[in-house]
Amino acid sequence: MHITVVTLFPEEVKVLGSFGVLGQAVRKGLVELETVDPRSFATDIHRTVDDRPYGGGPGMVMKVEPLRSAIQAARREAPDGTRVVVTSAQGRLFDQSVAWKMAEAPGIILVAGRYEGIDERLIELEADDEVSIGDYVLSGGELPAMVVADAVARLVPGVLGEAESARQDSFENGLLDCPHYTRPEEAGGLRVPGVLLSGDHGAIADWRRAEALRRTAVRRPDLLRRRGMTNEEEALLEEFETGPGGSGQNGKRDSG
Ligand code: 4H6
Repeated sequence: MHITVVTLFPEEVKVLGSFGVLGQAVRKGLVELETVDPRSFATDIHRTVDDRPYGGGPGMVMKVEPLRSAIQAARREAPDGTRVVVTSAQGRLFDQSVAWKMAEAPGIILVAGRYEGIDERLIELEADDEVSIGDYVLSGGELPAMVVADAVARLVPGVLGEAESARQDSFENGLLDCPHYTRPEEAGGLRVPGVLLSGDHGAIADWRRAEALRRTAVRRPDLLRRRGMTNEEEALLEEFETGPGGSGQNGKRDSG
C-alpha cells in the first residue's frame, strides 16, 4: 500500500508514521509512507501557498496551484488506481467500511488542509473523495490524514499478526469490542468476571459475544439498529442479561 500525505508539515507526518503498527508496517515494507510539501511547488519568491478569501472574512485559504502541483507530483510517484482523498469536516464520515474500501486501492494520496481551508476548486479538480473522521474541527488535516493512514494500513495483509487480525474480525461484525482483563484477578476491589477464569472456552466465547452485544445496545444503539441481531444473538443477550451493568463488575461506565 502506497500512502502519500500532501502536507505543509511533512515532519509531523513522518513522526506520526514512525510509531506503532503503522511504523512497523513501513519498516517491513508493507506500507510506503511519503510526503509531498505544496510549498516546494510555490512559484513566487515568498513560496506563498495561501491567500485572502474572496468575499472577505478572517483567515486565509490554501491556493489551488501549489496544492494542485503537489497532488500531481504525488500521482506521478504513486501506483495506477491511487485515490486522492481530502480530509475535512465537510466530508462523508470515515468508518471501518470506508477504511476497507480504501484498503482495496493500491495507493491513497491524503491531502491535509491548513489555514481556514482549501479553495473548493482544488477539491473539484483533484479529489476522488472527501472524508471526515468525526464531527469536530481541527486546526490541520495532518492528524485526520494519519488517522486514515493508520486505519487503512492495519488492513493491509501481513501488517497485523494472526491474533490481532482474528480479534479485529470481532469488531468487523459491526459491534463494539467486549471488555478485556489481565492479571491480577482483583484490582481496586474489582474482580475479573468469573467466566474468564473458568477455562470453559465455549462459555467464554458466548460471554464475550453477549458483552459485545450488550455494550453496543447500551452505548451505540445506532450501530445495533443498523446491523440488526440474529435470533441466536437475541437469546445470547437475554441469557447474559443481568441489568444495565451486565456482570455488575465492570465499574460505573455502563450504569446509565
Ligand atoms: C480541510 C479544510 C478534518 C481541512 C479545512 C480536517 C477536521 C477534520 C481542514 C480545514 C480539519 C475532520 C482548517 C478548517 C483549520 C478549520 C483541517 N478538521 N480546517 N473532522 N481541519 O475530519 O480551520
